[in-house]
Amino acid sequence: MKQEKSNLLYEESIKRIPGGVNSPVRACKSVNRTPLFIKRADGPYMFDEDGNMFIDYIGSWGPMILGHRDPEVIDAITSVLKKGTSFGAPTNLEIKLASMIIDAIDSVEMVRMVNSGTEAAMSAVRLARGYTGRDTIIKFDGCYHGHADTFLVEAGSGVATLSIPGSPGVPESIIKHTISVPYNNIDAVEKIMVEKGNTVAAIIVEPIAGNMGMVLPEKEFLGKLRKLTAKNGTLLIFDEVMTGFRVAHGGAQAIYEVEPDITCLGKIIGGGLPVGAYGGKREIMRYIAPEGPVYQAGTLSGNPVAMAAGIATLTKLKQPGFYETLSEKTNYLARGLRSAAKKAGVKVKIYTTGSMLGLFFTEKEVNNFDDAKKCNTDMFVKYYTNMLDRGVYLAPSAFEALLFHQFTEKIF
Ligand code: HOZ
Repeated sequence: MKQEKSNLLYEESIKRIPGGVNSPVRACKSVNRTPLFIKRADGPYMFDEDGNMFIDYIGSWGPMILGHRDPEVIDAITSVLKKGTSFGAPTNLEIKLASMIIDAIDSVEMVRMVNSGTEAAMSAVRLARGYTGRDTIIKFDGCYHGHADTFLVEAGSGVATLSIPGSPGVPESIIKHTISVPYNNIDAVEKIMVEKGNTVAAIIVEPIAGNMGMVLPEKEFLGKLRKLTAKNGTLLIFDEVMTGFRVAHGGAQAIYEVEPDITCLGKIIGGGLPVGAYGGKREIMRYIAPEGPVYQAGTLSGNPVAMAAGIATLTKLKQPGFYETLSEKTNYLARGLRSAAKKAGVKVKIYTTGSMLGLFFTEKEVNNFDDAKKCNTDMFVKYYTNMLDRGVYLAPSAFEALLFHQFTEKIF
C-alpha cells in the first residue's frame, strides 16, 4: 500500500498539531503505524491522499450509520447553508430534532443540545450533582464518557489504547468523587451503595460498552442498577453516545427495557456534524438554566447545520426494518469472521448487537475491562495491519467496536 503522501502530510502535521492529530487514537500508535490522511469518502468507502480505497468500518467513530455523503443528508445541509451557518438564537430545527429524539426514546421528555458527546456526559453529571445535591459519581472500568475530568479514571477508548491510567491535569480533588468499578459487577456496586448510597449523585454507564471493544451487559445488570439507584435517590445516566440510534431506534435502553433518568447522545444525531445532547425526565431537565440553577451553555449549541443533518439522518433511520436489516448484516459478517478465524486456527470471541460488533483475540468470554485487557493485542495489530493492506479500514485500537452502516450488504 502506498503511503507517501500521507507520510509527507504527517511530517507537516506533527510540527503544528500535537502528535499530528486532533484526537489521540487517530495517531495509530498502538498499531505501530502513522495515520493515513483521508481525502474524501463516499457511501461505504474512504479514499486517502495516496488514492488508496478502503471499506470504512469506523464510520467516523459512529455517526455515519448511513454511510458517507448520504444524498438526503447532504441536501438538508446544503439547503440550510444557503440560509446561514450559525445564529446564536433558537431555530425551528432545534424543536424538530428534539421532538424526534423525544419520540424515539421513551425515557427522554426534554432534551438539551450541546456540541459533543464529552459535553453531553459532562453536563449530565453536573445536572445530576445539582439535582441531588451530592458529589459522588460511580462509573465502570473501561467505559468512556469523553474526556472531562470526572471521567478520566480507568477509562476506555483512546485512554485504554494508549495505556494512560489517568491524566496529569486532572485534579485529585475532582477524581476523589469518582468511583470506578468493574463492568457487569453488580455486587461491587451494591456494596458501595450500601455503604454510601446517600452520597452518590449518579451512576453513569454505557448500557452496551463500546469503548473497551464491545462488551454486552449481563442479564439483569442494567435492571439491578436501576433498582439500586431508585432505592438510594441516585440518578441513573445511560451514556448512549455510541449506542443511541445505532443498536435500535430507541437505543440500548429499548433493547434492555430499562429507563435511565438521563440519557447522553451524540454521533448519529448530528449526521456527521459536531453534536451532542442530553435528555431525560422533565422534572430533572427543568433544573437546567434558565429554568433552573444548573448552568450549562454553548455558542454553537443547536447549530442549524448540525440540526439539519441530524433530522435528515433520523428521518431515514425511521424506515421500517432499517435496524433489523442492519442487524442481519452484522450477524452475517460475524458468522464469516468466526468461520475464517476457525479455518486459520485463531481463537476469537465475537459479540454483536444491532450494527456493533466486538472482536476479541481470546478463547475466554469478555465481560469487563480486565477480560478485554487480557486479550491478545499483538494478534489485533497483525489483524489490523492485514485488513488495512486488504482495503478494510478498522479502528486502530483493540479497544473499539466495529461499526457497520447500511451499505454492508453491497460489500459482501
Ligand atoms: N468516542 C470515540 C471512541 N469510541 C472517540 C474517538 C476518538 O477518541 O477520537
